Amino acid sequence: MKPLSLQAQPGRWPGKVSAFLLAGLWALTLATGLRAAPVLDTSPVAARHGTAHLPPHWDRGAFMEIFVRAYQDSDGDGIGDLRGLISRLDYLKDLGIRGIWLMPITRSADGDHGYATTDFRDIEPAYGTLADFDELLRQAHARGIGVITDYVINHAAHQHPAFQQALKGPGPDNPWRDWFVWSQDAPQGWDIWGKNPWYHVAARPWEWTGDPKDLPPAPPGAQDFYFGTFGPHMPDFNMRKPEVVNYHLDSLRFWLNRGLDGFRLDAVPHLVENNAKDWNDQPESRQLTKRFQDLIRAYPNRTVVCEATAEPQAYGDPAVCGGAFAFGYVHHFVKAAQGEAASVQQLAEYYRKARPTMATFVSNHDRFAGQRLWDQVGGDVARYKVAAAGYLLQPGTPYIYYGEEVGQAGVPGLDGDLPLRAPMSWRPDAAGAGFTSGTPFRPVAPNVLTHNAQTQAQLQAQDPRSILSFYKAMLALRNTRPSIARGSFEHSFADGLVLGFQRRLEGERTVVLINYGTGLASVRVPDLPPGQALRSAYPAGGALSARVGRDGSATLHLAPLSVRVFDIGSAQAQAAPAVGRKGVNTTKASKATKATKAAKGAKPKQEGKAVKRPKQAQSAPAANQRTTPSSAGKGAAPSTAPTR
Ligand SMILES: [Ca+2]
Ligand SMILES: [Ca+2]
Repeated sequence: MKPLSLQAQPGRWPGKVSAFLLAGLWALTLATGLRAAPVLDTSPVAARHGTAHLPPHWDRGAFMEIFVRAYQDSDGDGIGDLRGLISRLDYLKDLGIRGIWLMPITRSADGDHGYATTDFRDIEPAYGTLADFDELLRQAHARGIGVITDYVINHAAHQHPAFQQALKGPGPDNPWRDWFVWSQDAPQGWDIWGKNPWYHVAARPWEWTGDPKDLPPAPPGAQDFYFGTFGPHMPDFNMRKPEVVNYHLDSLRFWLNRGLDGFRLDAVPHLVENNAKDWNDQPESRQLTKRFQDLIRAYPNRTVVCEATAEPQAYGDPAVCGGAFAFGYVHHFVKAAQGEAASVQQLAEYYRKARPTMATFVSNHDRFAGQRLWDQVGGDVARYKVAAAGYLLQPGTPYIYYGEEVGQAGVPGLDGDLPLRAPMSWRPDAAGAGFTSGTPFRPVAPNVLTHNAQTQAQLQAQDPRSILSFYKAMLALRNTRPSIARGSFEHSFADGLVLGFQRRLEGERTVVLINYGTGLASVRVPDLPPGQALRSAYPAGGALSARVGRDGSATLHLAPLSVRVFDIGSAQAQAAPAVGRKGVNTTKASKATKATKAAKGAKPKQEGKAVKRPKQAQSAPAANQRTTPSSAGKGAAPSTAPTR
């Protein structure tokens, strides 16, 4: 339904007539009990599918997850905005990013993360305008970068006009009441992540600033409760009501019609609840998710990824969402880098069965997914790199969390998820980090002077301190080797702390070896084509590293905490070490020496010249360790939600 909007149209009538008509209309409005107030624009939005903006398979390249509020401020108010983001698109392109996921940019009430939506069809004013959004799409597409945004279906902000209307109570005159989920009596037996998700209206629980778990229970006999999976500030929509579903379908089309390249659908397993026991991942939620997916994929070359923490692989199925973040798996990338052999084994096994449309990451905006990678590995750059290599070279779409590519640390002393959501470290500037010329809305990262985009870019690619160069190299592999972006996952193995796997697409075949151990490793790589050459793709240079023996194996040596990537091809016969079961032939021939050094994982300063890894790359600077947060941020978001 579309609410009647009574707006004067000056200019169409002479002034006195216009005033007279307005007075009459106002009286009519009062007489009909203000039912005509434009609560919400629920106009249907027809699909305009248009044409593709991006090359095929763009969404198998790496994405950057971006918190617009924290990325780049363009006007000095200390808050990031779309214009600022546009100014950083060249940086993202240069890095090798193919897509960006923007945390919610719709108008919201929380003043921070944006998941408390107040208007599903407008831009958050602090971030800019719809015109800025259109310009962002135009500029991103011109650089071959796709843009997806969060879309929150399950709930709205309590300030959302539909919920404010719903609060006025049930009755035939209130069409908004059942847009949300109500119970007259207090429902019993509910427990969602340790809290009762039913909120007593008379207690005005949306004003509660503490943990929702600590809300006083409703008095006996209390009446009138609403439902909020993620707390009293974000009431759940009634997704059984066709008008509500249609409203969201139309709102998705609103953005897709403008050229948006897809969505990250928030919290979809929570769309529909059945009872106190059956509230998570119900069949109705999966069916609805499929409807949303179908709508999005009806547009050419669009993508969708879902947040489904309990059963991610079920949502990665094309019959549900078609893509999902690989919760329950991705922590193994870091645990392997911390030296846990069981996690290396998991890294070898997951993609034998999981779909390649899963999405991977090593940290995101939620603390339940882990602290920033810098803090997870205690600032150990060598461990940082092997953790990243795992997810950047495996199947799935990798989602890099902004600042991760420069080694940005979390901000100690902030509450909840806030340490993860600080301004992007652009320059060695302790005041504004290059993020703003004004006062940043949140303190900058504690390691901004060393780990920022400018300083990292100045480090030579061969410098073991350079995290940015490493990410660029990994993304270059992904962008130039289709087998890495979207090839098969074959012949994977874990040998102690060494992970090996092959990727293949059509005629291209790649071997990836990662040594998560702190010692030199010799590893026999099986299942290779006998007699073929292994040429180094990383470190770059194409040096002949080994030749596969007659038994279809090659033995290679890996430096501590190192990554090697090889192209398998039928190289022209040349002076190369014959490699078999016994390992690398240490011939003195110069090419063979180069190859052997390369095979040992030494970082060549120039082709074939090894440099030693400085000690600092192996040990964590204690000053960069994150401390336990103690003070509660005043603007802190409700902390119970796993996704907020
Ligand atoms: Ca701004
Ligand atoms: Ca729900």
